[in-house]
Amino acid sequence: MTHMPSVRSAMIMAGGDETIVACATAEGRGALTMIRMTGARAIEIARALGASALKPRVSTRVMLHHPTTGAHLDDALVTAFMGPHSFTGEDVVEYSVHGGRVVSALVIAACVAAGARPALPGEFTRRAVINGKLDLVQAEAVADLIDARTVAMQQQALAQLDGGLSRRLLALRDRVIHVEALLAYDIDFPDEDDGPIAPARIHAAATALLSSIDALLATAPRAAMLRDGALVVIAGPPNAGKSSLFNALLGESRALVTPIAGTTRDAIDAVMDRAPVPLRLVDTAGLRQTDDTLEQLGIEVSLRFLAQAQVVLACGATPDEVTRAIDAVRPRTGAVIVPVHTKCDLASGAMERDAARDVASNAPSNAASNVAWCYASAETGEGLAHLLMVIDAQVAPAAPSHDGSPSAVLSEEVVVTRERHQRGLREAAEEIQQFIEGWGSGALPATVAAVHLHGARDSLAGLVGAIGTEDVLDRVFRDFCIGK
Ligand SMILES: Nc1nc2c(ncn2[C@@H]2O[C@H](COP(=O)(O)OP(=O)(O)OP(=O)(O)O)[C@@H](O)[C@H]2O)c(=O)[nH]1
Ligand SMILES: [Mg+2]
Repeated sequence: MTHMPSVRSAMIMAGGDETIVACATAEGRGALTMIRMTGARAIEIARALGASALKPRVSTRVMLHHPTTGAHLDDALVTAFMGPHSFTGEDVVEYSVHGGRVVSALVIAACVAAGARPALPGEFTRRAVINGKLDLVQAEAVADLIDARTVAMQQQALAQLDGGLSRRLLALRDRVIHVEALLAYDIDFPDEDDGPIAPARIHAAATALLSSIDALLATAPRAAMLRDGALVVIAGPPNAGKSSLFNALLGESRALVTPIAGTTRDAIDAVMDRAPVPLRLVDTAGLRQTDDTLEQLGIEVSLRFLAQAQVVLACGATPDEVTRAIDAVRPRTGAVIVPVHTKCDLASGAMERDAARDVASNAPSNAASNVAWCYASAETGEGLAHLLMVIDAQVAPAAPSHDGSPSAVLSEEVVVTRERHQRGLREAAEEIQQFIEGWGSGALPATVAAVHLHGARDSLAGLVGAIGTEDVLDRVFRDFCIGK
């Protein structure tokens, strides 16, 4: 990883050479708390607290004391990591102290008394970036890993931390450089009949590059689905048992359930950690004509969710109600509609089910989605596992992987996970597009067209942080928590 002198000097001017300290673990009651300190004076400050004989990467038991009052703070384990062989690239000291608020607050205060200052959000990772231990895309992966709510997100973040996306972006940048080099021949030998490089070759290289960038951009919706979950909207008439189904699928009582029609007013959502794709379940207000303003607002929210859904569970407590639910949602969504006969414990056995199946097979209205009816009871749990499998199948990525498992497609694939990545890739794509149009048509001389290639190269390099600036760093680390 390259060192970035411009960023580094800017950091020093911003007081970045100070030694900083913060809790790395969440606050509150717990067995242990980890306090981390990084910076040029870390070892000296640890010594002032009593950790005088630290060996690199070896935990040492130390009775910590306050540097000026001498008050005992904790019986702790202290480990030093000497720069550059540390997470931040600087000297790092980690204190494993007893949990709870008091001990950690006292140890941090003692470090501050000895010359450290409390860290700002994301400041540790920021230093790792500045010192070339991580690139920007990997730093974002650290945040994503910590924020992961599902295994799919964790896998995605881990692959990004391992440099998967960074390597892809740098490979694209190298291809821009290659096109620039081809063009440079053209600029250097303008009088040659054909030039040493056939223009068609430059054109082909630029076009292929553009489609590679587009292919990477095309992964964004899937990445968003991995991060936020596929949107599964539970819809149907009031009292159909939607909130009960929502709770039963989640396995916890999240939504209010009453026998009163029109109970749910606002949409409630929750993420279920499912493979291959997490599901974001949304319980909505029952669809009907109403004069109640609040309920009407709830119905409008339902309609908004229907428009964005990937899967809609069209719920009804009778076959007739299911059919009407399907008819009600179809004009409002492009999603796959899964008909769900709710409260199936109440259905009068096989007869009503057969009737429902007949309705289903005679229901050309649902032929497009071609999903068989599901039966579910929130009361007995019947049909819930099957319903989840049906939903999983609907949101699974289409392309099967070499071993046939859809999850492998997602975890091995390099995807763009953030708006920042999309913006940078779009900028690069636009520059290359302008190069192709301007230079290919002869409207722009090669020297001018080359400026677009340069712009594309900067956009790609800026994503990884190869040309980092303070405000880009500020934006990336703004949402980090303290101690990260
Ligand atoms: N026997 C039985 N009763 C159910 C089942 N699911 C829901 N109910 C009952 O049906 C009534 C309505 O359930 P809700 O889950 O609140 O229905 P909803 O579709 O969310 O209703 P709104 O929010 O008003 O649109 C409640 O009295 C539930 O106890 C079920 O699977 N079996
Ligand atoms: Mg409800």
